[in-house]
Amino acid sequence: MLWKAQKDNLVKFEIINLRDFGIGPRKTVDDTVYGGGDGMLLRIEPLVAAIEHAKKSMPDARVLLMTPCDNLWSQEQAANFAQTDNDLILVCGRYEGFDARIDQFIDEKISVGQYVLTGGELPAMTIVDSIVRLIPGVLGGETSAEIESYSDGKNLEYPQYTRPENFRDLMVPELLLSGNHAAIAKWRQEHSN
Ligand code: 4G1
Repeated sequence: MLWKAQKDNLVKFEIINLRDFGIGPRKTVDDTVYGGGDGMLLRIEPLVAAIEHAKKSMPDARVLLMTPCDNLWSQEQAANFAQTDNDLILVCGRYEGFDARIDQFIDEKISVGQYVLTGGELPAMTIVDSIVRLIPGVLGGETSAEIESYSDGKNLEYPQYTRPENFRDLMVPELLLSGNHAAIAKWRQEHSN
């Protein structure tokens, strides 16, 4: 869907490789932690050079840093970003994370959850996907009302079924085949979590 949205000129993606902004002949982007400790951090100079490069073509872009933090991504935030036509720069980490001075060069930190990952790319993809699907025209089949009904992300989930009616003696609840819309609404309410 993201690929098609770009083809339809509804959104434009650009990938920037931090390595292109690395230091010295080895294009170094990482270094050890001052004060000791395991692992490597991304150095500040390549990060800021990459952000400033991205800003040349979109000076008003908001810079979002993908990092484990207490600002958990939500449907509400996705809807807010989908409504503005702001450009976004999503900064993804590797290793153990970023030199803390990155804070002075970003607008917001975002996390998709509390677990350890090898990089920020999948969180960035998650955020992009959740925003882009809300841009009018991206989801061809669904009406805006149908998208709206999911838009607060806290809609009740009830069990749903499609054909066949009988799969290995696992039956679709009879009531759902009845066409009694009031009864079906009541059933869905009762079976929501
Ligand atoms: C300490 C999870 C470190 C991870 C504590 C959700 C995780 C970016 C995210 C880590 C990352 C916890 C995210 C950890 C993420 C730099 C490269 C940081 C990968 C990195 C709970 C590794 N949402 N994690 N550190 O995973 O980028 O956005």
